[in-house]
Amino acid sequence: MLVYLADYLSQYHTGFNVFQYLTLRTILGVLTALLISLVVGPVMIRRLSFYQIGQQVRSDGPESHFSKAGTPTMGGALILVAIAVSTLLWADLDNRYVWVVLLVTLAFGAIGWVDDYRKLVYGNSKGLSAKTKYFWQSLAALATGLYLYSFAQSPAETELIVPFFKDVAIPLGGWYLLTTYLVVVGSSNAVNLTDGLDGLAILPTVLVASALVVFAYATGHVYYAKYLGIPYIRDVGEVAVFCGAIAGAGLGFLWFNTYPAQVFMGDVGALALGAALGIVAVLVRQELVFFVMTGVFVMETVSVILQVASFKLTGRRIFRMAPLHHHFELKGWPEPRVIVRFWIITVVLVLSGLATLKIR
Ligand code: 57M
Repeated sequence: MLVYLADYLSQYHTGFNVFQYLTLRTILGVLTALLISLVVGPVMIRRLSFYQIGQQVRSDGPESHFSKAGTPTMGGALILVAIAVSTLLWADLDNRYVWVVLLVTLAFGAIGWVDDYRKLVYGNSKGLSAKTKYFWQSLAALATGLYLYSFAQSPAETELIVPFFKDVAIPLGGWYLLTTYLVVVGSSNAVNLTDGLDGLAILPTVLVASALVVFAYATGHVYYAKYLGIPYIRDVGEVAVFCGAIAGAGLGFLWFNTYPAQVFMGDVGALALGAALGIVAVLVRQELVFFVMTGVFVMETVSVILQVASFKLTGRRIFRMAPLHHHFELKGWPEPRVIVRFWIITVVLVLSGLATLKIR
């Protein structure tokens, strides 16, 4: 929105032209979202506590979590407000990709909000049934995939690129819908599963969003895309502002979600952030690199799949408890140790993902 104002004012003072630069607007997007979440955070925590919007903690979880009961939750609503306001302020709102990422994020946030709300109203940790949740997630993801596929303006927008192989670009055709569905819905639920320790999901989200700023900027820049041997997709660079807003809002939320957490993001935050990262990965055509960078989310999800499969098939558990972070907790690792070690693993995976831009 401020892009238009700066454009208008630049006729009086050319200094306002700086706001046309995507890099500057991305940085301002980070700082605006950070400021909003830091300033509004304490007010939100007080409000959530006042209205007793507190976490229900399941009795079959690790004992160390019982003391967390009542922690204000649904703090993810603040993250989404910070992301939306910052993106609307600093991104070019004539850019269709900006609206795609905002609408997907808000759609998944709405699903999570209903889930959180039902848990609060009915006073249990059940919420929406898994079937209902998957139905609405699938609808949102497939509708988005169909739109992007139908309005693709170049073959690059629906080709799968393979890291390290500059000249490999596999036209997906209709399979594009499936890959988009798997990435968006998979990422949404993976972040949701991971969000089980203080700060465990939000910092990897910040790190991956920061890496996606680089991918979006390079993919939307005709020179850098050519230089790096990645597909050039016109206008997709603008989602760098959105990714910057995720990073800023996430850092601000971490200020209150760090151990011992004053607030949890709730499904409203976890489902939305996972979908947000996933749809950006689809737009910049980096699904495979995204899979590597979100390795912690993938590990957590695979641990649940293996645990449930093993329990159903053999009656025995592979892990002491799934997702994986609970396994280490039950092994006696203090919560902060699990959290920081998972963060370190994410730093390595994100740097590896970025390295694929140069090793081609
Ligand atoms: C999402 N939610 C946390 C918080 C957060 C199939 C099965 C694996 C599903 C899974 C499940 O229910 N996942 C739901 C994880 C919950 O966090 C809330 O949920 C939001 C995110 N969706 O924002 O509002 C609890 O996590 C803790 N927490 C923190 N700090 C944070 O910053 O400490 C969250 C955020 C909170 C709090 O204690 O209450 C969660 O863990 O439910 N189920 C599980 O993950 C359960 N695992 C399990 O059943 N394993 C089985 C089989 C089925 C795989 C097994 O291993 O045999 C565990 N979770 C719980 N109890 N709560 C263990 C049992």
